[in-house]
Amino acid sequence: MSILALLGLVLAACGTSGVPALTVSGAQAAVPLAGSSQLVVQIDNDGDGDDRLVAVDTDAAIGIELHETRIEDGIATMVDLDEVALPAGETVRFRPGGLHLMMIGPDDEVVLGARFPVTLRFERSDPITVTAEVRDLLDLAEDSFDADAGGS
Ligand SMILES: [Cu+2]
Repeated sequence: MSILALLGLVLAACGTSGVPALTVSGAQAAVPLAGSSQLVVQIDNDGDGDDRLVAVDTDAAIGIELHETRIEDGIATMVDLDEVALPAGETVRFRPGGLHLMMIGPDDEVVLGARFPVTLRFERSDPITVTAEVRDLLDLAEDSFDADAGGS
């Protein structure tokens, strides 16, 4: 048996027998900057099965990509991800400067204070549609860092 096949067996044994139970909250988009806008959400998987976020779409932009900002040698770069793991019993928090959703070509309605629907698609669970509110990028970043640092 090849190492890849063996690895597949090991991964498949983990969390695929249970059922994921996803909740999406806190959807917020930043005011567009240079033709794109960062979108953040929190996804809780309270089930006992793993899931994956595989796509996100909205009528309010040309498309939405899954991005992660990584810092290497002091330089921040955005990496395009194919999917985001949502392990059983864990919370995945998107935030500016970390894991985030990138709206490409947001339309004219994406302005401060506006709300628009976003649909998240998963490998196993049914799609979930939430309403995102448009906020100032700095407020958005500040809130998420406060939450990460426990308010300090
Ligand atoms: Cu990005």
